Amino acid sequence: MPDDTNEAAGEPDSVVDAVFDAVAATAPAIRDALPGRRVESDDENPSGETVLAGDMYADELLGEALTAVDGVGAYVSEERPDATDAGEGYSVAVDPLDGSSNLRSNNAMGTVVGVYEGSLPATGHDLVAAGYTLLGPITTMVVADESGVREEVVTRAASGDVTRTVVDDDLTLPDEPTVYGFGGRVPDWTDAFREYAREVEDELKLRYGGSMVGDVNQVVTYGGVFAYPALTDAPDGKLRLSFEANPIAYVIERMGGASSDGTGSILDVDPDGLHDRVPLYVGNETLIDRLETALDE
Ligand code: AHM
Ligand code: MG
Repeated sequence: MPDDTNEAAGEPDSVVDAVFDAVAATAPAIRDALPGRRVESDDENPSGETVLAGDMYADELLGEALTAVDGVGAYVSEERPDATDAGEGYSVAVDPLDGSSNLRSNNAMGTVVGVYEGSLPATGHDLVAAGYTLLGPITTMVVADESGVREEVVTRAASGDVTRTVVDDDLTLPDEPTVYGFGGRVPDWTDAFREYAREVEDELKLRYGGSMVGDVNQVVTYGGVFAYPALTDAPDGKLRLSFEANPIAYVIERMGGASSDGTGSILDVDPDGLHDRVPLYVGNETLIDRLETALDE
């Protein structure tokens, strides 16, 4: 634990705040860079996926900004095979540009952030805070820590100064679920998940845009369920535990919702490697309970 945190005194953690300051400060610069970076790079990420120039640029900017924060000991990115050492302190895991395939079609995307105590890989119980930015029509940032979940609007003045304005200081999941979004191709879903999905389709409205941050933010706003499920040819699904699933599970659980890998909370999953994948189901508790029952039958 870095010395300059105030967590022991029950005060907001100053390192966590500095981390989200850095993430917020980077968001307008990432947005600026997108128009010229819709093309594929020649690289693959450690998960074997083709990387867009936008992914690489976002990773560079976030890497620079976060390793410069006092109290951050490691920068760990979906786009880098190993952690980048930054001294003593928290490990900050990021998916620099989640939903980057939405860049060509000009739809929502953002950055996912998990602040872990100690080194990675670790379980989600080592998270001290997590959140995401959403580059939609406006730039927002959702930040969760021990004290709760907040939504902020991120703006940049002509001077270049970036401001975080809290617009909701106590985000909780709406009691009445309204929307659902499920990833992967229907023919690749398991029979048990397909059956669950048919029930959910009768009850809720489909909202799926192909970026986890955008689709999860629909659930955060309206209540419901988001999943990137286990697929018949990919039993661990697509999303990565350290960079995507854990931070999102942490946010949803802090809002009073639930997360699952199909059998229990995402935060309980013990990874072998930094880039492990996991099926992700998050949303209102009743819907996640029903999902676990459906997958167990
Ligand atoms: P990315 O981080 O490379 O963009 O991949 C993750 C994205 C998620 O945002 C989204 O939920 C999922 O992949 C969509 O996958 P697909 O394109 O297979 O539907
Ligand atoms: Mg992603």
